[in-house]
Amino acid sequence: GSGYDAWLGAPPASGDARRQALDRMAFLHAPEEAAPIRAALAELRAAAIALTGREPRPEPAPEGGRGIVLGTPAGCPEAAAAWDGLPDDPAGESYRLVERGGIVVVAGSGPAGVLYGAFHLRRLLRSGAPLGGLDVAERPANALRMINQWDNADGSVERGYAGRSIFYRDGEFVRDRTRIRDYARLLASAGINALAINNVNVHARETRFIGEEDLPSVAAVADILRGWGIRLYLSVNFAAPVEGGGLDTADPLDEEVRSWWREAADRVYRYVPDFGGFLVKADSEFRPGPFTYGRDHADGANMLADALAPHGGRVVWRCFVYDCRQDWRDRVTDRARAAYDHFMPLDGRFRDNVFLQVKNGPMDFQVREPVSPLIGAMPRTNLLVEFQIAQEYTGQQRHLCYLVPQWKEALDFDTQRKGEGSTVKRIASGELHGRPAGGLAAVSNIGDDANWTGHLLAQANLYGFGRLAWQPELSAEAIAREWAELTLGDRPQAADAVCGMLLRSWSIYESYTAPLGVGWMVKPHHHYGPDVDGYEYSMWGTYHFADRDGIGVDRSSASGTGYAAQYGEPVARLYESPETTPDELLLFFHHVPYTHRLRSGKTVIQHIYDSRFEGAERAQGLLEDWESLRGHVPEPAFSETLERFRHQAEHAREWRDVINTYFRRKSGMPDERGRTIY
Ligand code: BDP
Repeated sequence: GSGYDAWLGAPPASGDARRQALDRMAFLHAPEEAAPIRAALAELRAAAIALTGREPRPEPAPEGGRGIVLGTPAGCPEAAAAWDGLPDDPAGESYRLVERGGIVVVAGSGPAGVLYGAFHLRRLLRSGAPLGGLDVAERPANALRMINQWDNADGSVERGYAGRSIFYRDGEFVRDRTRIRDYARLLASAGINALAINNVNVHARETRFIGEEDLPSVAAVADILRGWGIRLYLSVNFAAPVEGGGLDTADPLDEEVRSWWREAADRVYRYVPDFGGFLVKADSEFRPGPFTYGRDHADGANMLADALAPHGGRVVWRCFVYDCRQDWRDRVTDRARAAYDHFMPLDGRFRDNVFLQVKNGPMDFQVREPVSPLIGAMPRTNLLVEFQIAQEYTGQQRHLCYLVPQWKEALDFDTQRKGEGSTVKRIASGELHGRPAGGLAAVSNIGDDANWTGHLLAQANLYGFGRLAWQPELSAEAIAREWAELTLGDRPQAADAVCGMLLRSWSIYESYTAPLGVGWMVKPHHHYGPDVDGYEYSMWGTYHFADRDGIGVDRSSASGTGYAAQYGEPVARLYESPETTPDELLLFFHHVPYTHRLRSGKTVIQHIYDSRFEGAERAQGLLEDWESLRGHVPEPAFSETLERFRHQAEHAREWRDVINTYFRRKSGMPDERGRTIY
């Protein structure tokens, strides 16, 4: 009842699922020894025991009985037969599930594929879906499906809302790695295959992770992850050669610096032979980078790429680069422009093992942003699109905000960079521009809270990210349903209701916090709760420009920052004019009078009032929906979650009142429906 098992809780031993398992799981056979295959076998074995109460035999037995065989074409004849005719998959991650003559074969193109196939089969077994005639083949849409931990060695988690780190405590790696293993299992079951285990802001302590002293601990974590088909990545400090490294420069073109990094890479690979690579945040928010030496991001990334290349490693280089000390009076310096301005001119200069990691929007994980114009603008560069599962700006896992619909919208967005159908998902995967690889990355939302994510329902975001990274064609609803059924499965009423709540939650959160694309009306630093002018007169480049006449940021080319033009035609044209900009992004692109009529027919000021009133009411509705599930969700999960919904409903009213009062006073305009606004 704590939520620790998340979506991998033991299947209920009842009904169709039990009957089918009794009939089909007399034996479980896997002839190969690779760790992910042993893990796959253990998953199905545990499911069989939970469903049937008995232990399946390890081999087919003469007395008959139907069973399951797992393996790869290389070491398992049944898998080889099942794979016949399917395309090669050098990554070894694809799989086919097929039933033949009563035997279900889980055939993976490699060990990880077997594991993914086993998790798929586990979902089917759990739901009791009939396996007769089963034949499904899957292959991940994205080669890289990555999670970034923002964990610090001191045990804190940057933007963590679910307790402390499960990786570190008091400056050291944890000794008991049970939770790391359980986390890896959850990630693998959702399809994740890469994990950066430390914060992109690398402090002095973590700078030493690539040194002899810490590498045995790093290797121990990598060993666990490997068993689940996950590669370990480390965030590194660009100034490491200087900060404790014994050199007096970190200039990427300096020969000494280059060999310093080559040695560092060699050292890491001695401990972790399948090390994924380095993740780097450079020249951003006070982090060091190549600019210090008059070099650019390509110089910086390529230096690290050259150090890693002999080992097959990758550099993931973040594009979240902007000047965080800008002057708010200078409307020409638009933070939204920064990623594109910095990186677009460098297209074609990055090595093949460099991946640029671009946040989904141009600012910073607000509840609503347009898609970053950099996505699709660099056809000669590998890309990872970055999302934030951690709900920094979307309620910090105290409010419910199911983000899969937001990510879907971004992935489905048509950049039209190469004609119609140039969607973000096709660019991310590398397919559109014929890149060798690509994918999605996201900031994790877990910590050492008993249920991993603080809010039980925030688990759906972690699960959903993995599922989308595997297959972006899945719908937000299908993912919500899958998660709810797996997590609350033997309680169909709860799964139904929760699915509905998840699907409404993003729009609810947006409506009482920051509709029309305005963003940033949050308390500075910790980013929780309403603060009307908290960021308005600071240096971070995050403004709404509300005055007595109107609101919004003019990013048009005619009269504003020119950001809209970064999209290229025909998308740019759409955003250049307030008449064609979609309502939900109006204030992101345009400064308009409060009396401006939205495409919906409402004035902006009336929309500001209405959406806060409606949002607060709908948040109260979420609370009532959850209350109605008493008895259908186990304790303590039910009560803990109830507390969060209570807080959300109350906090939504605070949002409503603070924001509405501010605009009532700024604009001097009454609510046309006469509701009380102070
Ligand atoms: C912002 C966070 C900050 C991160 C930064 C990043 O507020 O803590 O370090 O993003 O992505 O959203 O690097």
